[in-house]
Amino acid sequence: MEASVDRIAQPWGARTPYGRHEPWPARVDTYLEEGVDPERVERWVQASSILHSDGDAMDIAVAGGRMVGVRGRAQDRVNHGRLGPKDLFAWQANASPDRLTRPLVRREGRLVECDWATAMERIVARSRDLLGERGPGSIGFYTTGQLFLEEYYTLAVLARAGIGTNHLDGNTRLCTSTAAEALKESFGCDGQPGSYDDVDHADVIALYGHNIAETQPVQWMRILDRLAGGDPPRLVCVDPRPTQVARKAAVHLAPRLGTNVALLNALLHEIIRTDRVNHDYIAAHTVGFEELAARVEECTPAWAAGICDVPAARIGEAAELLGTADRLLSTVLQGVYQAHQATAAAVQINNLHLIRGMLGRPGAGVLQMNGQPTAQNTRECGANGDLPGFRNWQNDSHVADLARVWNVDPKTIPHYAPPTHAMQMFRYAEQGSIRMLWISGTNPAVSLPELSRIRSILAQDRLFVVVQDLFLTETAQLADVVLPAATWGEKTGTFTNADRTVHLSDKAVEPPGEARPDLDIFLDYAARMDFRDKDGGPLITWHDPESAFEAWKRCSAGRPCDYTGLTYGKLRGASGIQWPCNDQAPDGTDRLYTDGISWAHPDVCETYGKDLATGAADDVVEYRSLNPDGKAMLKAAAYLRPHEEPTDEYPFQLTTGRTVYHFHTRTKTARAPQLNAAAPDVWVEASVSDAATLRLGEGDLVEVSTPRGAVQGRLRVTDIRPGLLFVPFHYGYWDTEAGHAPEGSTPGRAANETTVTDWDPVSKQPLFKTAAAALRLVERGDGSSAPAPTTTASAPAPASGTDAVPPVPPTTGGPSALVTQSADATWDSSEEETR
Ligand SMILES: Nc1nc2c(c(=O)[nH]1)N[C@H]1C(S)=C(S)[C@@H](COP(=O)(O)OP(=O)(O)OC[C@H]3O[C@@H](n4cnc5c(=O)[nH]c(N)nc54)[C@H](O)[C@@H]3O)O[C@H]1N2
Ligand SMILES: Nc1nc2c(c(=O)[nH]1)N[C@H]1C(S)=C(S)[C@@H](COP(=O)(O)OP(=O)(O)OC[C@H]3O[C@@H](n4cnc5c(=O)[nH]c(N)nc54)[C@H](O)[C@@H]3O)O[C@H]1N2
Ligand SMILES: [Mo]
Repeated sequence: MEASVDRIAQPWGARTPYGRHEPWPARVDTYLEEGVDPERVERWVQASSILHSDGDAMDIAVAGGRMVGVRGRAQDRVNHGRLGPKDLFAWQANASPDRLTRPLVRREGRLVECDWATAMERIVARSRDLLGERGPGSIGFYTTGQLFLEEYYTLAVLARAGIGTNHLDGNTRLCTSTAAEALKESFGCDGQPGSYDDVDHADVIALYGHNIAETQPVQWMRILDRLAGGDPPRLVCVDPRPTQVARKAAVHLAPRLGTNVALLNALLHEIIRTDRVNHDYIAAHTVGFEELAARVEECTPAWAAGICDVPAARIGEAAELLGTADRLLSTVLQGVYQAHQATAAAVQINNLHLIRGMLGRPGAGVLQMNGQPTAQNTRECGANGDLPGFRNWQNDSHVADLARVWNVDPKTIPHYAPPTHAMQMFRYAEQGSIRMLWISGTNPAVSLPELSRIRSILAQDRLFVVVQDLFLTETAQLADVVLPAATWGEKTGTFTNADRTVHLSDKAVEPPGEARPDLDIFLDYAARMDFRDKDGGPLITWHDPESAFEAWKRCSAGRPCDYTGLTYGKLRGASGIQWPCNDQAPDGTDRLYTDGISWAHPDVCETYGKDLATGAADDVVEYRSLNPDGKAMLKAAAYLRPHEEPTDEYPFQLTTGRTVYHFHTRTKTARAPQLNAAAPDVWVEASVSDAATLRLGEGDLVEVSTPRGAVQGRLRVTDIRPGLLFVPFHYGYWDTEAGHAPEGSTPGRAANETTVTDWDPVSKQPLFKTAAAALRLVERGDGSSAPAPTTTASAPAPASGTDAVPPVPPTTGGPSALVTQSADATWDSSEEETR
């Protein structure tokens, strides 16, 4: 059966219900540019989505040398043919007329076009000068979670062994450093325990601060299909906003911001009090149970209710579901990770699974989610706070092993301190010890906290800024050299999703103008710098994606993320494959920890752990005494109050986040007409009761301010928690009339004008989800509604009870958003309830 669906109005498409323990039926989603005849597609080129951490496999349709559409890959384990709205439409941005096509260098204050040799020589000259005058610590690299594995690995080798700097980090610091840290604290090593297939088997699925409906929409389709089938799972949702997940949940807890640890401690308290724990599992596979039980002993639901402002009875109901689940799947994301006790909270979710023995079986798993498509690779390749292959910087034998792989002296690889985290790198640049910052695939002038500060750091004369991007972003506008990159669809490489599935993404079309793949740019730099190994041979011995992949395989051999069983040939034409994939597991590995804990022994662990309250690093002696046999570690944490709480002047809590239609700073999604039309400008969400108190209504222009700055946008009145405001962080300045950020203290539209320079002490992930803010009316609305979607968490409250509520038109992508879905799919009318 084939149906055409407006996938802006219906982001999740039609249902293909299935029962528990049954396979998820395929449904193939295809979108072709208007007027393109499917028969005229010349080639379908294998790829995987680059706009979230799902790894939705797809084929790119090519005709006349251009991309003309996409189609889901039915045979892939991750998406079984389905695509989300961004997967379907955002590829159109590749062909934007404003792509960067030539390098730019700053001359007399202005960015002017030049050739590649000029741009690269300028970077090389500055690098050499700095190395000579100030040493390797004067050079920093700030990369992303959106390049390919081969690119990160090359960057990690050139930065750590070529330059010899400790300052290499990713924007993954803002994204999933807490996922990595929570896994390291509990299991001694990064690596996702669970699998997306667990959705097929779970009887309870708990989502913590994770708006999966909007941020991994295809896995939400999977959950919706299970909800529509036999023996459906019950959902527990912990989120202060009325997300689609909350609307479908059996129990929805909407806590005050920054109180996740209190809530989790109460859930643990209840599970231990009712003895719904697996004593055999605890004895065999964990250390620390007594301390955990003692820590949560006083943390009753009534105690947590007072802190979280959630009814104690609801906490009890959630504990009942979690405690009696026969197969529990939990997912965790930014509502937990971007908070002051991020790691402490994420670890409590691991604890809950460990004490219930809910790991390593179909349906029983934890997904400490990633956000960006290739964040896993940033981490694995050593571009995000650890050494490549999850090697421990504090363990000399791990450093020596890496030095062997790279044929360098161990002293060459900086390991005198933990690799520098991104927030610290910007601080060093602010203070002047970092003098060159090479930014690839990220837009910090919109995505980092406290933007006025970030702009002033990047604009300094003494800091030499290189930006490698597709567009002249807010960040590129501040650069000294801008390098035009080729991207997804224009280059070949591999990347790994949140459940360890490795996909190959092939080149489909030529990049525009002189734009070059990131790999070629890094290789060119390494060649011009003439980096050598200890025998005088070239440090980097590879020259293209496949040879880079083979080099990475050698570095990953014998490590938890073992890729040695994978080849481009094996990935081409097939489904993605989950690492570890090696001689013992030639078809990959569904789940980790099916037979105890594998990577926590003191000799093999990726880290010796940190104190959850202060972030202070433990050493090998402390680790050995805590965990001599390499079991999972149950680490307890006391609840600590958020750093910034509401006051008379700033009476609201403020959080920021995403909508289903946009990706981050919108460099791609705003250039896709269907996606841009669905959410064209910033908005502010407030609750029905707060709007009534302040006599504000839908569409009024309001200002949200904090001690750092202010944003203005139209008001959307929703069922959000009273006392809470939400602003999407997608909107920067490149597509405003001025084309750049406001000067001085003028209010802007980027949410990060308001956010604070502060981070979780353990993972160093910034706090984008807790601030105190004021809200005021700037100008009455003209009768039109806020430019916010109606299909999602930002749907208008059904009866807002405020004055003069203009009607809100439903979100739709128009006829050009029609997508074909082939399957035996049915419609679930309850999804259309949100206007
Ligand atoms: N459409 C879309 N999808 C994306 C992306 C995108 O930009 N757009 N980006 C990708 C990336 S990089 C990431 S990291 C992921 C992020 O994916 P998510 O984490 O799902 O997205 P967010 O909207 O940042 O935050 C999730 C939820 O946290 C809730 N929250 C806020 N504060 C708290 C709190 O104190 N406690 C709890 N329990 N919840 C809280 C918010 O209400 C919000 O609904 O999405 C990925 N997928
Ligand atoms: N207030 C607030 N702020 C947040 C968050 C939040 O929830 N709230 N979330 C944080 C999170 S989780 C994340 S992941 C970050 C995301 O923040 P950013 O990484 O800054 O956001 P993007 O818009 O994805 O920026 C990616 C840049 O890379 C470019 N690019 C895309 N593909 C390629 C490529 O192949 N090669 C190169 N060289 N460039 C490419 C794009 O054009 C774009 O400019 O934002 C963080 N900031
Ligand atoms: Mo992210």
